[in-house]
Amino acid sequence: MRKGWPPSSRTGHRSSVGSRARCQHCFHTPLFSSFSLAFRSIPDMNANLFALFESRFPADRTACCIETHDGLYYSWDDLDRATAKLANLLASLHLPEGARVAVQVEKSPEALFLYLATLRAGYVYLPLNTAYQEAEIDYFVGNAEPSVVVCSSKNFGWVSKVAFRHGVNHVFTLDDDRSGSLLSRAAGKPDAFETVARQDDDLAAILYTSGTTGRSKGAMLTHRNLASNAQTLHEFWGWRSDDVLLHMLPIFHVHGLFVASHGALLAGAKMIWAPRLDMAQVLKFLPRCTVMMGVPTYYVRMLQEPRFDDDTCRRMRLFVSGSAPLLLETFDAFRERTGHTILERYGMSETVMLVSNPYDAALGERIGGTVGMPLPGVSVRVVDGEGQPCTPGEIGNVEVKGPNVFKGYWRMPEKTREEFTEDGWFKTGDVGRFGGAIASQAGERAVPDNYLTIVGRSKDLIISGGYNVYPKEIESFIDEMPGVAESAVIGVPHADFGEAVVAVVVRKPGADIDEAALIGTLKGRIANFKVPKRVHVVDELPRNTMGKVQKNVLREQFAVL
Ligand code: MLC
Ligand code: AMP
Repeated sequence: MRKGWPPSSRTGHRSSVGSRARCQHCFHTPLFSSFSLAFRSIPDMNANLFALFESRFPADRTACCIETHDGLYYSWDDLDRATAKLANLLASLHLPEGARVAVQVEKSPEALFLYLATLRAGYVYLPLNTAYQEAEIDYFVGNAEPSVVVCSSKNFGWVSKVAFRHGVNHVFTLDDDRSGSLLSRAAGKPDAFETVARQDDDLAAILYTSGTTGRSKGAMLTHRNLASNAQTLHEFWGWRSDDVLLHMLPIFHVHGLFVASHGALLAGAKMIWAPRLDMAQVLKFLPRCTVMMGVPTYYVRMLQEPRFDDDTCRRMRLFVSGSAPLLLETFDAFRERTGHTILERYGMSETVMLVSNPYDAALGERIGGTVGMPLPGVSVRVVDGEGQPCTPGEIGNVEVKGPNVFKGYWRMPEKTREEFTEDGWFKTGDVGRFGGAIASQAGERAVPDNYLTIVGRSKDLIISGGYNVYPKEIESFIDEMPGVAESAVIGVPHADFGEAVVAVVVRKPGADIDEAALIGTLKGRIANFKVPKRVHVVDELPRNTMGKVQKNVLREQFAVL
């Protein structure tokens, strides 16, 4: 078996949640008895999330922690030593307190170690989608002012220019074949490191989420946010040390970086690590796995593979879906094909996970079309336009509170204030209801009052293949193009991605707009998943009496791609 970097070795319950309860205005699931003990802040205990992971490493550190799709094995010792070397490298740079480490690299175990080393050294991790191009990276680096930027060698030319322009002193490269200046520099560093002490409220990561105004906002997540959520999910989803997670998600968003990786790390469980969703690898590795997580597109594609069946899933105990709505037809077809009921959950970059269908059947069934019940310790309420609580079955705005809710938007106090109510609830921008009924082919079924269903969004947001696209951002790029008078960007149903981005463009008098040329120009400027799949040219946009563009009319008119 080949060695990883810098490997020293090769290796070849159910939860105890109480009954549901309802407070006056919101639903919450009571804390686990064990969780509440573990979670209460213990004075003098290092609140650094890495310290929590360290405390859960398996006794046998030669056991396999990560097996890669191409046959590398990394033990827990390897993880410890690699993160120590990288943390020593970061420490040797004498970065200021709270320094940000911005990272745009392909997925690899080393990229995960860099995240963990950043935590370990007490700094703040800032992951960036690999699809982002120069204009996008320029904004993030300018806004976050990181002290360190790590990028792929192929992008070093332009990323380093952007970084140096913004005064970043340290730019390293890291590639997915264990090469790059980051690892060369870290290789000579000691392989032991005492995890830096952090407080609960210290920042661990900043995750940029696009904004309805077109400007991305950095959601500041603390060690407490991440640790509390990881511990809650550990209990709620019944993680076990003998679990094997098939990890195929990207590691620059909440789903792949936190929900999936933290789950395995906290359980001391092994991960089988693949760079992306690939059906050949699902067929090869899933039979050895017990847990898998994906956005709905993953399940749609698995069902399209005729060789994927119950035998492929023979060791599986849990399939989790999230980041976008899972269609009831996918939920039903998956159960029919495999005998497994996908567990759908709901979360956000600002809050990590909020609501989940139960793992433990004693708590209830997993109901397709719903996202389940608030996680223990998380409070969720649905309110009307005046902020008054909705009754079960009534649709309203979803608001949340809990130890998982972020600290605010990076250097945007105004925006932060706007997104919280006066009594401290975070406004998710999602629209939903507790209880009510779900319509399926088999007819209507009643939903228990503590189950949440997301029915839409009050924010103008498209979720395509699990990635968020804010129309405003795309419109501002299109509006700058020659010949364009104005534009409206909408999401339309898409069999693979759930929603697809479509642009409706009004041309200036006498101008000619070519769909392919417009798409081609956008491809050179913004992340590929944000680029409209179609561009429709119209004479004018439909508006209501207030002059607001009626996107619902456009969504109907251009529903078919
Ligand atoms: C790729 N493409 C997409 C796309 N991904 N288009 C729209 N939406 C997407 N999500 C386009 C590319 O631009 C390219 O177009 C073509 O599809 C093929 O690209 P690819 O890279 O080969 O695609 P593929 O590998 O098939 O990726 C699709 C995918 C991927 C669904 C597997 O997008 C993915 O892994 N999504 C997961 C996103 C995720 O992790 N979300 C979690 C966010 S956290 P062209 O024209 O260039 O050929 C969050 C909070 C929470 O939301 O609750 O979890
Ligand atoms: P992000 O900003 O990338 O973290 O995306 C968060 C958004 O994804 C939420 O506000 C929801 O709109 C959406 N989302 C996440 N999980 C689900 C789900 N299971 N069903 C519907 N929408 C979801």
